[in-house]
Amino acid sequence: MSLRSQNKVARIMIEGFQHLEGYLDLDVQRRCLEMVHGVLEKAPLYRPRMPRSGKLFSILMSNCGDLGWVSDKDGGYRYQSFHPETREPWPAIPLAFLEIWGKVADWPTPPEACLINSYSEGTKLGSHVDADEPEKYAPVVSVSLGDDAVFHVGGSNRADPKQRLILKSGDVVVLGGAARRAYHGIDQVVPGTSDLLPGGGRINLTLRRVTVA
Ligand code: MD3
Ligand code: FE
Repeated sequence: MSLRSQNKVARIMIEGFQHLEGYLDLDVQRRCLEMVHGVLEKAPLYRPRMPRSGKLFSILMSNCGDLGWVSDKDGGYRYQSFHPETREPWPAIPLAFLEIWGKVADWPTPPEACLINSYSEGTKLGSHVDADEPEKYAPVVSVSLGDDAVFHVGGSNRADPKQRLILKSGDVVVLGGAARRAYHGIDQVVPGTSDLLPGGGRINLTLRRVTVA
């Protein structure tokens, strides 16, 4: 039984949190996925490591844009202009993604970074706050493609109560205001819930401003 059909999922009420359910139709989702594959040909997915411990993430990542978010044992979390393994500059952000930002972000400048998170069955993203961007006020825009994900969001302290919701393929989430500083993560990806990705799994794009304009 899904969280939604159990009716345990109330609408998330956090200032600045906007869940645009089914925002992208199937055609646009397919087009976005093609763009992702184009980016990944030039900037392959890699598995980042946690700062200090060097423990591997369970999800795979890549980026497009002037800056990309990376993490490794010694350098920690940061933005840089090139792929950590190929050392090549990140590919440009595809127009289709810039258009989504233009429609939903309500921000005067385009995103500088697009992080691509790739989830296979059994992977997750632990609770964290996105705090590596000098630009603290621009929203983050998230695009979900592929299998359903169980997403949680809490408050600005790790111990704050968490609310859960399902992110589906084609959903767009806009994180502005207080929501931008909230703890959040992906608990699990639900296998067999979407046909979009040939092998199953989920891809999430996050579009961000990094530098203060
Ligand atoms: C809430 N990604 O890349 S997207 C991340 O599905 C990240 O891959 C998740 O958390 C994913 O940092 C969640 C939705 C999202 C993105 C940024 C947020 C939710 C957020 C920033 C603040 C609060
Ligand atoms: Fe995050």
